[in-house]
Amino acid sequence: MNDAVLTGLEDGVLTVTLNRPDKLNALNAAILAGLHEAFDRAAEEATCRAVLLTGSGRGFSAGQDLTEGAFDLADPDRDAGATLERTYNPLVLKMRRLGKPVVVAVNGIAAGAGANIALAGDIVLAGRSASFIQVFSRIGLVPDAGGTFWLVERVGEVRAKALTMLAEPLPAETAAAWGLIWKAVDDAALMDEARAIAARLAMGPTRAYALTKQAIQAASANSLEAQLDLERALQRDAGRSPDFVEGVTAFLEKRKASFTGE
Ligand code: T3D
Repeated sequence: MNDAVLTGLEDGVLTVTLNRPDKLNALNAAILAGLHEAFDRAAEEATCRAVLLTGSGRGFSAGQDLTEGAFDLADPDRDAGATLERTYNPLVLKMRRLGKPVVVAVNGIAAGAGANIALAGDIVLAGRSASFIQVFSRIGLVPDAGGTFWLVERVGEVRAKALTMLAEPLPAETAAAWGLIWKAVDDAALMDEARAIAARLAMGPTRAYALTKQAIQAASANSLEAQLDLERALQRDAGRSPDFVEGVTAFLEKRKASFTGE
């Protein structure tokens, strides 16, 4: 693991911190490699049952680092999509396919691909002073890292077009009111709230969370019939898990369930 991304696994929560504060955690090769390593670790380590992603310093991330040779402006055949294919797209899919909840604490400005990686999380909180900018049109690019998908699904075409074409900051409270993120909280309370949610999820029925995530993410592409079939199939899997046995047993015994994540 390089020091552009810090990780720490404690009590089932893998905390992943973007760590280039002097550059607003702009996404250079090192930070992107670190993010991939972190989400691989989250998938592989059984003791990790939730991820908490945040940024160090005053921002979450300013998006693609524009200074580290990501684009060869002199080459007319340059392919600004190549980095997406190689790095951003697999990262977004890793986050979405991870069978463990991903909590994101947006601690300040989240711009470009930085905003859209944050929005790939399962439960996204932001400090009240944070904002989200679909900054791409300012530099003549299209939104990426899932931006067009998250925006149309969560806030609709009208707001998606204005947010991306005007590239104005969307304050955290408006993002929450529009359903783009889960909630905006006081800046000083952000990390405590995010840690509490991640800790709670890390004690929960991990298998059921993974199947729930799968079902919810499939819904927008499915007919009602297909979604009902999917719920039926996933419920069979959930119902065969030790945590289901524990959950029902704990209810019947009038005690708190103690889930193992299996
Ligand atoms: O092929 C591909 O890779 C395509 C993929 C594209 C994905 C994308 O994300 S494209 C979008 C790239 N991001 C941007 O265009 C945002 C650029 N940054 C900004 O517009 C502003 O920094 C912000 C609006 C995000 C924040 O403004 P402010 O005033 O709060 O901070 P600042 O002073 O501009 O930035 C602080 C430092 O971070 C500064 O460094 P310095 O001068 O003090 O040494 C600034 O240069 C640096 N920084 C900010 N953003 C980036 C950056 N350095 C490199 N790349 C950045 N994106």
